[in-house]
Amino acid sequence: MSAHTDLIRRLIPDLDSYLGSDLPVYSPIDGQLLVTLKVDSQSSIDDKIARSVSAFHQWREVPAPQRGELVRRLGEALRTHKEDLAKLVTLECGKILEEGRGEVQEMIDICDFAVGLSRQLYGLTIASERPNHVMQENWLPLGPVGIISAFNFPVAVWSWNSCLALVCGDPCLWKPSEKTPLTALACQAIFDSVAEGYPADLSLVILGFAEQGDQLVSDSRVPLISATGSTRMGRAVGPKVAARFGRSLLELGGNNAVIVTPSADLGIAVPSILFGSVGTAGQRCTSTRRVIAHESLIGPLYESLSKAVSQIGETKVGDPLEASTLVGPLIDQAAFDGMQSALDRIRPVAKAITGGERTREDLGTGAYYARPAMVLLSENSAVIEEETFAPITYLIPYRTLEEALEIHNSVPQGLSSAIMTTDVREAEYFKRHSDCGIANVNIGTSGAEIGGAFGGEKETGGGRESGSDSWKAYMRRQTSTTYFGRERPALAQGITFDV
Ligand code: UN1
Repeated sequence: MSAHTDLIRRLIPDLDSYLGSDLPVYSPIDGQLLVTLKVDSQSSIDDKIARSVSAFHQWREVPAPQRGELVRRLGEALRTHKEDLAKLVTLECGKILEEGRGEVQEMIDICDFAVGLSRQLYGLTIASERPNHVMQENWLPLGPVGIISAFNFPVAVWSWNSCLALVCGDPCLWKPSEKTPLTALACQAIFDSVAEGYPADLSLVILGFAEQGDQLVSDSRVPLISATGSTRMGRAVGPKVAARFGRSLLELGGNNAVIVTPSADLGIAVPSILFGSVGTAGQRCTSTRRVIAHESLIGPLYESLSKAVSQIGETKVGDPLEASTLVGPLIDQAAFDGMQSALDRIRPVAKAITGGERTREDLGTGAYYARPAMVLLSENSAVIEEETFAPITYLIPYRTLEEALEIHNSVPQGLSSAIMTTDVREAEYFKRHSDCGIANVNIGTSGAEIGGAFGGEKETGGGRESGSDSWKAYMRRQTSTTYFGRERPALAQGITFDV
């Protein structure tokens, strides 16, 4: 057990029941082992799915506003535990504490959103073509929802899914990333603390690796799998769920770009690009990977961005629990190696590169801190089509806005995008032509609010979660026509059928 035992035990009072020898959990801050857990066996997963189905049979009968009351309580408990949970997020995934707090705030926000939603699961009344008929569209609970989440937003993404699922009448089965199981157990404990008096097993955690996730994905008792992670993971999950006619909600890789036009206010553009590029050590699916800048300003823009990242690399990379740190560690060695190999691939065609080196080895030999990298290119390159989950930003020049959008849309992913401009024509052209699920104007690519639908197109997977009408993914749609006349009802399409 480590120096953080008190925090971990405070958040996970029943920690001992999870200890084992299968799943070592390391902190990326210093590479030290935090605990070793046991993973769920095949029969335990089978049992949890069965329990989730029984929970569903009870939960779907509870009126939605009463389901919302449980989520309201969860939001209250999260407020109480915000600081501790934020610390555990930082300890386990390495994001700076300020962002850990932001992540827990995102959970609180989605709780509030879901509570309101629990009174607004509106269906439609549709005009019938026949006399004395009423046609309605009803939204009904779907069943257990399988949630697969990634290490980089270890708790917020669960809450986006579970809070909506719960008010929609669905219990949840959560398979967190094997890199961040402690934050999942902490959320489970917080959930359990408010769930007394409600049906058992509304939220269950499944610990394990891809194999355990696979069992959840392949089980036809789970009608919806909501999976967040790499495109590679989505390619494995999507077809398996489709093969059993399940529904999947995929939130996969991004390759997000900011277009900077000659009319841009650089006082707004530069900090937005920096937050998107180096924030969360470049480990958000919304991180800014590419800056597509007009040829007239790309030189000076590269100068100011590379100067800023050098300064950050020099003084602001380090222990994410310290208030002055802006960039914490990468999640593990594989992430650092991935960053180096991306830089090696781009080096032969790059005009200039700043940063990218390993730093802060004093914090632990098993911890991987990197200086954020800026790469100046003279033209677009196929090398950058792949998402690298690390702080590397590529600058690419463009001549016309049409060309900028062509470069922008040339990658296989389609999550988030942004334009920096003070010209309304450029802004509107961009919004119409960006092929992403998110298109911002004078706002960076990362840091979306929960109120909008979150997700993207192409290899990002097409799913939408969190705000707007994303709740519809967690319910089944039913069209219902009722006849209330006394004569024989007319047939649709004017068909006569005399019997
Ligand atoms: C993710 O990286 O998986 O928009 C989610 C953002 C955050 C969510 C990121 N609100 O950057």
